[in-house]
Amino acid sequence: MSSSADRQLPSYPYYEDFSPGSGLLPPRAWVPASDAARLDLGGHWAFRLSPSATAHDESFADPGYDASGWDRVPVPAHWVLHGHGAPAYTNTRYPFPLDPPRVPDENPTGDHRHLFDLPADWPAEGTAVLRFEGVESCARVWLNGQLLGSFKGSRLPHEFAVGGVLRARGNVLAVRVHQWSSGSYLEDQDQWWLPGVFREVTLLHRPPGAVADFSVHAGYDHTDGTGTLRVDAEPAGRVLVPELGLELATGQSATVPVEPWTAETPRLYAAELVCAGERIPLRLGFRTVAVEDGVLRVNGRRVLFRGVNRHEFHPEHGRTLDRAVMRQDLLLMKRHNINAVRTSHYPPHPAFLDLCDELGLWVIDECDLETHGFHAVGWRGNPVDDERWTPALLDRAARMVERDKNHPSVVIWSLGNECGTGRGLTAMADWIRERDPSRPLHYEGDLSCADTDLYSRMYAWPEEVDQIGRRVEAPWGTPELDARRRAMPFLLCEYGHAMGNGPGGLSEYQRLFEAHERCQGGFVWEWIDHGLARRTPDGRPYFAYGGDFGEEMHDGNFVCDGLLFPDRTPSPGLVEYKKVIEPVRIVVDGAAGTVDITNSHDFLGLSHLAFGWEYAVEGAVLAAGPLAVPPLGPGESARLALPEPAEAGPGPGERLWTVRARLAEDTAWAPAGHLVAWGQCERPGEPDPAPGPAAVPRRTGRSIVLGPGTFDAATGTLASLAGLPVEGPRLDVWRAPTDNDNGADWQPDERYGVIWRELGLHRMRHRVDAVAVDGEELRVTVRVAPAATDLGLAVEYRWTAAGDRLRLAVAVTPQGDWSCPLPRLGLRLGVPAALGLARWYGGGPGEGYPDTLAAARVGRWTMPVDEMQTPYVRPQENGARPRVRWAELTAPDGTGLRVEGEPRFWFTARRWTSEELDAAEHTHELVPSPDTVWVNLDHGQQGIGSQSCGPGVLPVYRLMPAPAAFGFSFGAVR
Ligand code: IPT
Repeated sequence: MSSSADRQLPSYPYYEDFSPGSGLLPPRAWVPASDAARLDLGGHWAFRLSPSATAHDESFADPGYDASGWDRVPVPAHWVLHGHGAPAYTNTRYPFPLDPPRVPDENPTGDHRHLFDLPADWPAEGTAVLRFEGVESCARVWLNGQLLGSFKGSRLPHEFAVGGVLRARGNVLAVRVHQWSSGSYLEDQDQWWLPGVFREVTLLHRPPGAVADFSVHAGYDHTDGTGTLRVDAEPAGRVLVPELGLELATGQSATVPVEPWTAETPRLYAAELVCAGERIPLRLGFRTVAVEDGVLRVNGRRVLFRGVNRHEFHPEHGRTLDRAVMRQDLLLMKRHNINAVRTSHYPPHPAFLDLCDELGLWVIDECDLETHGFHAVGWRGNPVDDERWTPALLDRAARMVERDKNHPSVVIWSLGNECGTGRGLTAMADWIRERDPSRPLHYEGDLSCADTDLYSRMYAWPEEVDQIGRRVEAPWGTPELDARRRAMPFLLCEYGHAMGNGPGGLSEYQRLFEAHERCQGGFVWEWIDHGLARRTPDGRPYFAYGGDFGEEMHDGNFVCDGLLFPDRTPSPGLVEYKKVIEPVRIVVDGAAGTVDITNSHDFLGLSHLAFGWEYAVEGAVLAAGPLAVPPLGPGESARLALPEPAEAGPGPGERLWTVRARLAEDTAWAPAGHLVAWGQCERPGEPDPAPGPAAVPRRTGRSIVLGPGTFDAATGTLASLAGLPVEGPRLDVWRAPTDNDNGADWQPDERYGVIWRELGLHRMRHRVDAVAVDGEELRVTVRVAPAATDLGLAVEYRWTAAGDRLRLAVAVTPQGDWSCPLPRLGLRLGVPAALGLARWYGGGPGEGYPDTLAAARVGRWTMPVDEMQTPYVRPQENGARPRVRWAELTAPDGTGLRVEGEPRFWFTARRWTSEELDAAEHTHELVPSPDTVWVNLDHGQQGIGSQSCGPGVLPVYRLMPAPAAFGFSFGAVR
């Protein structure tokens, strides 16, 4: 054994050392445009992939090197999405041994070469800067054969001075990119590992006297309505704000009346920074962020975050997003009432923040830092608690803060995600506070909140959030730290895990956010599914997830947990979230003839909205009109009388009042007429007249005929209904477990999806005990149970007929010691495939489950069965329409079947069985039956919850086995 004295100090290559890089210019503010020349170097670059960092020497950087035999890849892009190597997905596990800062020999390395000339009008004097917006994970850069340096920090900008090396023509830029580096240890975010030059590379002319850096300070004083502006710049210059009549020297401040910037009123003032050598257009937003008396306030008012966590993702381009996609994300957010983004878990493309300034979103800007995988070894060796890494951490903090400091939308800095605790985090926090005292600090991973200004948690149960809201949560840390944390505002930086069907239970959280001043909202996990667009060999499209690229280690479809499908189609989860967080509450009381309107905006009045009422009977709109709503300020409410429509007299059919708030005029994010909020209330109509004289069951050979129904006399099963062949109906309790049913393997208990399968609820046996005709009734007694247990369900089906209707009353009695909820409780029946068009009266148009049905509006809906399917990336239970009164399935000739619920039911129709849905792992594996549409008519459904990462189904939404009685009546549609 060697003693420490003769142990050699390790010397690692640039891609494995602790340093953030070398040869770089200091970080500075993002400049989307200036009058200095710039050249976008993107395009198709020559490319060679090597299996290791050292497989080839560095001679490719020589200008004379012959790369004519190389492939080409687009820049910006990830090479693994362009035919070189493959993407790989892990959640928290590092896909290499934990031996920081070393990385494996297997280290895919992409050498890039790009030849370029300067444009003819490139100014002769001055210098130039070569800027990289993002390279994963480590780059070494040469220009014209000269080594400029290297860097790590994948989602952060890096610049080199290149004035002395640049030529008018024939420049050769060479970039070597390593997939793995010491930097990878700091980038263990839950997402695909996607190496490459994935953001723009730009050449920036720096004229003599160009702006080196500048900081905009634009505060707002809500007590007197003034804004105070000061722009610090290097070198000094002047600031012009024509709209405010301001012309100031840099460093000088001025206070004038202004309209403030908020996410609801994103007022920007066009300005210009003029230095001797450069003019930079600015967009100023005046606002002040402060934590006061335990509450986070902007411009003096408490704000409520209706947020999402946004990773950068595109199903074809990975983390390379163009401006149109960024704008699309923001328009979708604004249209779904979302007002805040946490840039999980790295600074986004800087243009995204420009768009947030413009369209109005509160932003938590998070540093490119996560060391989650050290959790697996008890946080041993965690880089954030090892001072050798501190320069790299400080470099990351500085690159984020300097780049993004001038955005009014950025209201909070976040140190990173899931890094445990450590001195490095404290060093980052200290540096950020010193550099920018104007924004509070966020970090979730340290319960003591030693380095933060906010108390932040992820996936806490509503019960605990309620305690936190009342500031009576369990103590933590030293008494001093505990008291300090207890006085802080509270955020859920992640909640509502939107994996597959769900998240459930959002309304419960929203109620707490609105009840407790301390609870300032949350950020749903997450914005978009990271499914990569792929095709089967025969050309059918699907979205791929972890394991689909032959990864040795992967975390499956945990990467698909967004409110958007990968192609940016809103999922039912997003539609639900929009309703839950709507900024106007509309509570209709049809019986009293009133509607309560509450303005839940933080800053806006209601004048941008036009309200309207509507009166319908059984879904048919009979009267509608505008509703005059007084100009309520934020937080104010009013009770208004609803008009009494002439048609509102007594009669059959349910009465339904709906009140809607729509945009009165076009905005930057949605056209006039866009629906923002709504409320609805129903009142039963007079009961329907009796359906006609009762029929009596008649035995004919092996059948029993009862009204329009023909039954098998031996089994009591319905064989045809009004001439239509049918299969069933019979009791069904199985659903294809959702991701939230299955839960995550670290979840302690109540992983019902797993429990159900262990119990065998997917292979229930039906034993007919009796088929009896008793007066007007056909009675069938059945025991439904899985193998290998004594649990069961005693079922009695009682059939009667009257007029042309067949009525079924079902009684279910659990037998044995059931200790878990049922997936569903109802009937399954098969009808001919021709019945492909659904009409129903009840909740819609989209799906809804017990804890996800806020957005289901009662109405009359028509939809092909094929469109009732929700294409979750990993197939699972979906598509139930809640609170359905009646439903019809018809063939193209208009004939078919009608079902009425007694009481209301959950209506599902699909061209495959639950078992087939359960077996499929990708959408293309679901093959429509040529013969049958499968219909589920459910009396109950288990809630959805959020247990794929967060809390399970709340007790009130669990479908616990208990004696149940429900019924349906069936008839023909002719
Ligand atoms: C949490 C992570 O912060 C986030 O990146 C993502 O992985 C999410 O979970 C699940 O999709 S961490 C979790 C262990 C609470």
